[in-house]
Amino acid sequence: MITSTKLEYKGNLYPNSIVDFNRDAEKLYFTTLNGVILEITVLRDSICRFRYATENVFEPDFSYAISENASLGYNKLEIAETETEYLVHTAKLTILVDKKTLRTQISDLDGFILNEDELGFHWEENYEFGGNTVKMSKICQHAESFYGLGDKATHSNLKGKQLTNWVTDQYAYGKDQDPLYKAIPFYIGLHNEKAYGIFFDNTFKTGFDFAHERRNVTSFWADGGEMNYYFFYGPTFAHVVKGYTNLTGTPELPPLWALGFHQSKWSYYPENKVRELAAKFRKLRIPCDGLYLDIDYMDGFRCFTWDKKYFPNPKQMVSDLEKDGFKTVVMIDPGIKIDKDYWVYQEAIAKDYFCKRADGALMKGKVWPGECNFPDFTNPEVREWWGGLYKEMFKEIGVHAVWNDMNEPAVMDVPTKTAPLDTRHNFDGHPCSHRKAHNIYGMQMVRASYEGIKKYVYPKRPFVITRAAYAGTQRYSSTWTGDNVATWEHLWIANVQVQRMCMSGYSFVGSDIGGFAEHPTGELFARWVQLGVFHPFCRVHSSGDHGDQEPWSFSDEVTKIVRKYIELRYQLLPYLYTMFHKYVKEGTPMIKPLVYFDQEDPQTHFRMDEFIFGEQILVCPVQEPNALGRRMYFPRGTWYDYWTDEVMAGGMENWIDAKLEKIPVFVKEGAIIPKYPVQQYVGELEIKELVLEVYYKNGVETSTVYEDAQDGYDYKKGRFSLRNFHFRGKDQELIIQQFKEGTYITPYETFRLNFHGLPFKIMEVWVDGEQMDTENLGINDNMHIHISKDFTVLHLLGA
Ligand code: MIG
Repeated sequence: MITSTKLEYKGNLYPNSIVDFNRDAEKLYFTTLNGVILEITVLRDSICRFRYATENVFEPDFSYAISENASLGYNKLEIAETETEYLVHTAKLTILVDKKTLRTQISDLDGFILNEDELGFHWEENYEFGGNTVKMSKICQHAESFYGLGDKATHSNLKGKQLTNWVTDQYAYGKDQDPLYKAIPFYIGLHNEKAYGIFFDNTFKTGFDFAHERRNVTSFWADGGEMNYYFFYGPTFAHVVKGYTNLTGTPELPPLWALGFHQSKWSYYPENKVRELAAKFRKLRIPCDGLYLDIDYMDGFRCFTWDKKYFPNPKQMVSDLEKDGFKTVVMIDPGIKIDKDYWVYQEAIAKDYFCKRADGALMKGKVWPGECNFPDFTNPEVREWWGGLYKEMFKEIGVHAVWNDMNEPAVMDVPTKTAPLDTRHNFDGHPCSHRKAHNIYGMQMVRASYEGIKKYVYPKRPFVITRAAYAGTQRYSSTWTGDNVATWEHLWIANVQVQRMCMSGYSFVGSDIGGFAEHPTGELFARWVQLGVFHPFCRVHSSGDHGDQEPWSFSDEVTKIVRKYIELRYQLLPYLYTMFHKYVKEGTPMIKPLVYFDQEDPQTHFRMDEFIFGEQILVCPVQEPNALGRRMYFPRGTWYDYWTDEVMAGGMENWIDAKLEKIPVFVKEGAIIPKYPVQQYVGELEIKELVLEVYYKNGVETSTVYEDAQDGYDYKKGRFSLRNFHFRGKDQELIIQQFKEGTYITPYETFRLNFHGLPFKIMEVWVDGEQMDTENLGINDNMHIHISKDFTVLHLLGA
C-alpha cells in the first residue's frame, strides 16, 4: 500500500526507495522518498553506527552510554553504487544498502554475511505519547547463538528468548525472571565461528527477541526514541566485547582494598555490633577489607545523616576501624524524605532540584523514609550538588565508599514499582519524561556520587557501588546483582549473571554471597564463597532477618573452608589486580565464559557452569547439595588441577572430585600465576617476595603481572610495574624471560618460583647469563627456587 509518503503494512510503517545519498566525512546519509534517513557512521573499520530518522528529522544526538575516551578512526571508507544497491567498504566490512527498501546487509571481506536485515527498520507512530515505536528485524542465521544483555538470570545462550530492558527492583527474583536491575541493550551473535555485536543505544524500554516469535528472525525495538544501534565485528568474541567496552568505557583502577573480601548485612548497628564484627574477623584470622552500613545507620533513613543513638561518634568508629584495616562503606538512596527540617530536603526544594510531574507538581513516592521526593540526577547541576553532599561524610567523618541502592528508582506501594511515567527529567538539556529517563536514572545517580566522592577522597581512588545500571555505568561504579535468594538455583544464577555482565562490558560485579533473602545452609554458604572469591566484587550480604551470615555463623568446618577461600583470594590479589588492569586498558572481561575462550569449539556454545577467571584459570562451581564432585567440560588445551597438579586434557568432559572443601580449579599449562602472602587486609604486610606459580608446558605462553601503589594516581604518571613473562619450555630446559614496563619499584626484590609439572630434575640455573650456585637457591625437591634479584632471563637446565 504505497502512498506518496508512507509504506504501511500491518500497522507498521516502512522506508521506501532511496532518492538521495550524501556523504559528510565519516557519516553517510541515505534518504528515502517517504522521509526516512539512514545515517551510517563509520567509527572504526569494524564498528559502524546505524541511525534512522523518520519525517526527515533526526533527534539531537546525545548519549549517556558512549565514553569520551572511545577509540575512533578507520583506514578505509569507500562507497560504490550499483543499479540496486550502495556498497560501503571499510578495511574490515562491506555494508550493502538496498535502494528499494533501505535494508542493509553486513559482510566481511570474504563476502561472508555476518548480519542482515529481515524487514529491517520499521516503526509505528505512538499517538498517545508522540514519537515512534521503533523496530528492527534481522535474519537469524543458521545455528546462530546469542549472548550478553547484562544481568539476565537465564541460560547464557539467549537463543529462543524474548527479553525486556527496564530497570526494575526485583526482590527475590527467580530464574528466567525479567527484567531485573540493569538495562544493557548489547548482545553478541555467533554463527559459523564468527562473532559480531549489536548495541541498541536507546534508553526507553527496549525489547529483544532472539528467534523466539519467529524461528528465523531476531528483532529489537523500543517504546520511543530512535532506532540507533552500533554494529561490532569480531570475528572473535574478544574483539566484539572489547569494541563494545571501549565504546562505552571502562572504570579507572579501584583501590586494591576494593578487591578484598567485604562483609555486609542489613544492617550492622549499633556501633558496638560493628566493632564486634570487626574484632571477630581479626580474632578468627579471616581476611576482610570492607564493612558495610545499610540504611539503619541513618537518622530516620534520611540520607547524609547519622542516627546518633546508634552511632554517637561515627568519625571515631570509622577511624578505629581503619586502624584495624577496615574500610567503612555506607548506603545512600535516591529518595529524600519530605521533611521541612531536614537540610538536604531544604536545599533541594530551595534550588528546585527534585523531579516534577508533567503538570509541575513534585514527584512523590514512598520509600524507607516515608514520602520522598527524588532529585533529578539527569540535570548536571543536580549531579554537582549531589556530589557535594558527600563532603562531610568523606572529608570529615572519613567514610571510604558508598553503595547506591534503590536507584531504579524503586518506589513502594505502587504497581509499577517506580516513578510515574509522566515525571519530567532534564536529560542533560534534552527534556523528556520518565519513559526515556527511567533506565538511566540510577546510572546518573551513581555518576553524581562517583564524581563527588572522587574529589573528596583525592589523592586516593574512589569506590562506589550501584544496583541499577544502563550501558556505560561501568565507567563510574561497581555493581551487585540485587536481591537474590539463599537457594542452590541462585548460586547457578549468580554464576551466569556475573559471566553475562562481564560479557556486557561490566566486569566489576558480584552477587550477595550466600543469598540476600532467606538463610543458606552451611553447605550452600561454603559453596557460594568458593564461587564468590572468583568474582571481581566479593561481598557477603544478606537481609539479616533469617539468621546470621558471617563466615563463622555455620559450623567450624564451614568457617575453615570459608577462611581457606578468602585466603586464596588474598593470595591471588596480584592476579586479580592484573585482570582488572587488563579490563581497564583493553576492555577485556575479567571473567570469560567458555564460548569467549574458544568460540570455534561448538561444545562451548551452550556451556555456562565453567568459566575462565582472568586469562589462565578455569573454575567450575559445585552447584548442588551433597555433591562429592561433578562433571565438567575442559576447553581445548591442557590444564593442571590447582589442588593436585594432575594434568587434564581439554576438549572433553571429565568427572572431578570436589568434596565440600574443594571447588574445581585448573590452571592453563605454561601459565605463571603471581601470589602474595595471606594478609588480613590489603596493605597489612609489606610484600617481601613475589611468589610465581609456574605451570610447565612444552611450548610457549605469556603471563603478566601488574602492580602499583595499590591506591592513588601515581600509576597514571607511569609509576606502575608491568611484568611480562615469556615462558618457553622444552624437554630438559625452561626459559622465562621478563620484560618490564613502568617505573614503579615493587617493594620486594626476591622471587619464589614454584614449579608444577616440571618433567626434569633441575641441574643448572642461570640468571641473566650467570650460573647460580644451586646450593643457595633452595632447590627443594625440584619444586621451587628462590631468586634474589629482579631477573631478565631465567634459564633452567635439567636432566
Ligand atoms: O528495600 O537497604 O538490594 O542490598 O540491604 C530494600 C536495604 C532496600 C535493597 C538492597 C539490599 C539492601 C536493602 N535494600
